[in-house]
Amino acid sequence: MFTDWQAFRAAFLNQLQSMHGKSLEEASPEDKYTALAVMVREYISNAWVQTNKHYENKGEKQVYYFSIEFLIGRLLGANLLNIGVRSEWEKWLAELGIDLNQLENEEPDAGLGNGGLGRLAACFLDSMASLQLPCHGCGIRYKYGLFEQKILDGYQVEHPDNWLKNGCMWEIRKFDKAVQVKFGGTVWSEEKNGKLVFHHDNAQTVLAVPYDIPVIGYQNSTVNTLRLWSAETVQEDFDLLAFNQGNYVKAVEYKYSIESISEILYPDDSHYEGRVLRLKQQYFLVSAGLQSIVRRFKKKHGSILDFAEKISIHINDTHPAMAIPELMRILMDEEGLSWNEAWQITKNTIAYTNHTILPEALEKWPVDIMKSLLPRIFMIIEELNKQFCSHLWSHYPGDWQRIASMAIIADNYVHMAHLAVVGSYSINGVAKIHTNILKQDVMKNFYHFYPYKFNNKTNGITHRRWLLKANPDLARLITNSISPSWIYYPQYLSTLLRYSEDAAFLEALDKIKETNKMNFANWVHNKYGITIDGSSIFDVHVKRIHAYKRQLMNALRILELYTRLKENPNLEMVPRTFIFAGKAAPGYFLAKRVIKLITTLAAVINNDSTIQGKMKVLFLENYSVSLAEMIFPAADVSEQISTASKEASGTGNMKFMMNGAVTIGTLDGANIEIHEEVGDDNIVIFGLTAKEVMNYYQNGGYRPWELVQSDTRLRKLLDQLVNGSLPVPREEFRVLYDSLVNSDEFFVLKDYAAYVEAQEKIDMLYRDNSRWNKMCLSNIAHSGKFSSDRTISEYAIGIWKAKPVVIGDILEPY
Ligand code: 8GP
Repeated sequence: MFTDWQAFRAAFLNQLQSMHGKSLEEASPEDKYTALAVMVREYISNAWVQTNKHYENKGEKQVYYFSIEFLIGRLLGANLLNIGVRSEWEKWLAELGIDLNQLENEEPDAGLGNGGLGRLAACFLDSMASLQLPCHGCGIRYKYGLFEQKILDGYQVEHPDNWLKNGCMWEIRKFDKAVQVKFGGTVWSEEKNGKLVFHHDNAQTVLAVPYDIPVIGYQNSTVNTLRLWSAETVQEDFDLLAFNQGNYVKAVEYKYSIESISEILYPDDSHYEGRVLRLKQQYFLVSAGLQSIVRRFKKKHGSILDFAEKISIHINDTHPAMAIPELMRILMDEEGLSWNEAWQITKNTIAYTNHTILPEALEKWPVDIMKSLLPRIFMIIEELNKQFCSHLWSHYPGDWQRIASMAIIADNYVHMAHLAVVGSYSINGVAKIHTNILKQDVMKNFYHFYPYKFNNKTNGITHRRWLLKANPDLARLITNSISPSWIYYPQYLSTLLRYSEDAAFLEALDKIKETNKMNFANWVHNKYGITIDGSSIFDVHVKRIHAYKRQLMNALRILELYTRLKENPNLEMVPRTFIFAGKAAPGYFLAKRVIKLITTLAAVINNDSTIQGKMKVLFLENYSVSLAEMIFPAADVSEQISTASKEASGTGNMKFMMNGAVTIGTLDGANIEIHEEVGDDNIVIFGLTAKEVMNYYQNGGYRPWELVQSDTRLRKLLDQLVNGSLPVPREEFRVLYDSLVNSDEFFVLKDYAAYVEAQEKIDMLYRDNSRWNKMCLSNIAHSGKFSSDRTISEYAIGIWKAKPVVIGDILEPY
């Protein structure tokens, strides 16, 4: 767009002036950020309109990815990168005395997700647009994203994340595209011309208003849409109530009760919560999303009977599973199709991804709640259940136990995963082992009944954000060595292997890591006043805090190492900096105590001068996408130590690998595939296998207290949690102690010895600098498989049957 700096400068100054009425000298960093964001928006606006037009006119199959979470993070930097102007604009801004990185930090970090599931959805959007696929996101515009975490006196404290307080620069409110969503009331039917017609009386009507965010493909003119829905009152309702009853306060309460639907993101990623508001959110999302899709479809296509040919709806876990009965409702009650016609279309339109096998995370809603909140939807689910069970009966006559285990409604609950499986044409897990566990264990009966529906799609991450943007020096080295092809074809990273024996290349790699570590150390110093040794091993454990992810195992080993170091200050070890970050669900007491344990260790260890700085422990506040972008490039060691079978895939493991960190991990989730790619020599694997873990579970677990009795070292270590040797009240960590000794549900003690041994191996490996660098190189070179471009191509070909659509070379402004 801008041929030179002069033109850029004029446009930027003009933007500052028209938006803020300020000159460059007067403008605040936030003013400059918003001005720049508007320039980006204008730059892509034409391409956005053209992309939509193209999709409408050409009639290609459209895919809609429904997700209750999209953890998109900041967009300015990623957008500039994908447009292809980032380095040029960065240079031009610098000439105006502006640091682009600093402007990027002005943007609120859109935390509309909890962790893996939400970030995956965001990576997928980037790949869909970059692969020129006509795929769009559909989610909720939460007013408050995931809480902001502060650490006070070593404890997690939650603060609201009011990310919209100064507005969002990327969204466009489309009031004319609003739809109505109905809750409660009563449903009755009457026969008209031989057809049942349903009426919904006394419902509470909510206005769903869409806000569209552009999703820009990597240098290709495709601009897809992420549509986020916001709940508002239907204007007339609000006014009427206030006017007729003269009760202003009541009317305001009513307004608030409606708006509360899109007020806040539920802050738990591993536990389902049976709150009515959550159910409302889920239905709000699917009803609004589907109504707008059907409306758009009808505008352009002839027959609704072709719907499944032209549309795929993907449901990200079971949260949007009510898309199944809602599509049935729309097709029957609004479009006049018969049950059978509607069912054919629905089950050929919807595809489902499962993201967890944790039983406490599998959603089931009490029948009475669903019945009163969503009467028509419940009727449809009931009918679906009846038909499905009778279908099962004809296949498995007399096998009541099997049928009860598969029913959609059982024990007065609606089982959302069952609904999702029955109502979709494809069900996938997110890593090979996870899909196998679904097939052989958790969904065994369903797999037996519908073997053709099940498939695997191993997760991926966008290499554009997580390498090209987050680690520019490494990206430059790669591009200079093997050409920029890897940006388009990430599997091409494997050609880096030709540098395995190239001392100069390995040295360059080493230097980049060193610089990233130094930058990170400086940031830590500025923010926390803690000095960390840039030449120590940066050993990083960042993710949600959860018992199955076993931050506790890492903390125990830190305590043991520290104790050994105290006993023997000359202990031979490479100095280590242990870095933790992650949020605990606000109601998850045990996880919060683990945070307190880590911060307590940090306080003790970081202030102990007798250990000569050989260890440091950091717990970084408020883990977020932006913080993650800083951490991954600086990591040496990636902690992926979940109890085998519990981590469906993991995606942090992929981000570390792509940035040249070496994994210490269990054979769980995608670690297994990372191991397959890099081989035994470039990863450190330890611990029980999934099979072993599951065998224990089936046979009632193991007896940790016996292990503790027989293992002096373990006993001594655990005693330190409760014997007053840590500077906290003696009972502070009793719950952690008890959970380990009494049940050890996640095999922390069982895997402990193997973990310590694996950590010692890391220590040995790191001492051989050239060997270590080769391991880093191998990890980077084999990370291409874990690009979400690969994952999304597999979804497009294998599930959606969607084809790329070339928009043409129109990425131009104005
Ligand atoms: C997560 C898995 O735990 C993680 O292994 C995986 O990488 C990620 O999904 C993306 O596939 N699962 C969830 O976040 C999850 O299941 N959340 C729902 C229970 C709320």
